[in-house]
Amino acid sequence: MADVEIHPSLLKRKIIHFDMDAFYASVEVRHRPELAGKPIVVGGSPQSRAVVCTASYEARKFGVRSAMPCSQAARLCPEAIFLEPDFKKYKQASQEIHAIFARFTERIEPLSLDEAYLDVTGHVEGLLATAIARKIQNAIQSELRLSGSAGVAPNKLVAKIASDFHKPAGITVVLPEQVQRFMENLPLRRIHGIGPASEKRLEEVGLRQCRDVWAWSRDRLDAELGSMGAWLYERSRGIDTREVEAHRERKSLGREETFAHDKIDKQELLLALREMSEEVASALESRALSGRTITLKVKYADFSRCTRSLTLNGATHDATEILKTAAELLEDTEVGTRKVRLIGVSVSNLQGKDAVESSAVLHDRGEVLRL
Ligand code: TTP
Ligand code: MG
Repeated sequence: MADVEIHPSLLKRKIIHFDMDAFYASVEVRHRPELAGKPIVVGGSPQSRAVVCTASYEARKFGVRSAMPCSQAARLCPEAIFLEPDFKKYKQASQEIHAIFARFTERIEPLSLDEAYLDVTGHVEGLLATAIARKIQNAIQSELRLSGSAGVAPNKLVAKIASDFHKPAGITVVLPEQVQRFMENLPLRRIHGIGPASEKRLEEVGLRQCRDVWAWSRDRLDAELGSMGAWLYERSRGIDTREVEAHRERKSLGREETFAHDKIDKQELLLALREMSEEVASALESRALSGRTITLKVKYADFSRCTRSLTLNGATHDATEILKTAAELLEDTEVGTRKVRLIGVSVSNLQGKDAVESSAVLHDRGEVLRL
């Protein structure tokens, strides 16, 4: 293929995506240095129904992965050391990491406790983005005794994919003129925003890698994929014009619970929902937020899941109203006839004076406060 022009958006920004390596496990090792070099699994006891939050790279060699039941992890790696997660520690470490980011730019957009986008386009001392990434990595290693990896690229899309390329402790740089080659053979699943469901849908129409999309016209993509078509046209070519947003709007606030034993009794589920509704209401109230859409999430024993939502006429942060709506939504599920493994309630469509907050403090997968 002849050399293709560089898309103008690729010449505008310098973005670093920084992602910590085996984050929860590394923080645990920092607190207990005798664990260094050992296979560590953070999640819970293999005798419980806990799932793996993360595993050290030593444990990953045995095939242990995030989201797998801890019992399975123990079968794969019998000598692994299992630890309960301790979110306070991870939040603390996250703040320390952010303090290091902030030495180089104010434009930091956290994605979760352990990863963030940094816009370093206009660095005051004119340091190259790659040099900044290296300095951050070194500071995190020497001052915090933690390890992280970076992707350096002209936009968020490419930087995020790149940070994963040479993990752990790697830095991957993709220059504007390299973006096209970098994307060409990537599976579409690597694009942030394409999950397992979208991947399946795309495979069904014959799209697996980025270059498969290049062969399709915009019209064909629109016709086959609807609103996703235009988005995929750009993303597959490594184009992404989104800004790094230092403050993002919180989109929803919720609680969910995985039961130690599957529940089939509706009254028991309502009781759990009551407790969660109260927690959600007080969390909303303490942040001066209220929301119009109530969503109920149910995961059945076979891991299949359903969500049901209802949008109210006015916003609420009232526990009784949240519970009443969740209970109505429960009627539209198979609860009562099928065993339930997890139930959750969340409020979205938020409004209020604090609707815009730094996501660093709020986002925490472990406690299911969701953005
Ligand atoms: P990740 O960055 O996805 O994973 P990681 O930092 O443990 O490992 P990697 O070196 O591959 O980046 O997630 C960050 C933390 O989020 C992770 O340490 C634990 C938590 N987490 C969960 O609780 N559940 C999950 O399913 C995943 C993927 C992560
Ligand atoms: Mg990580």
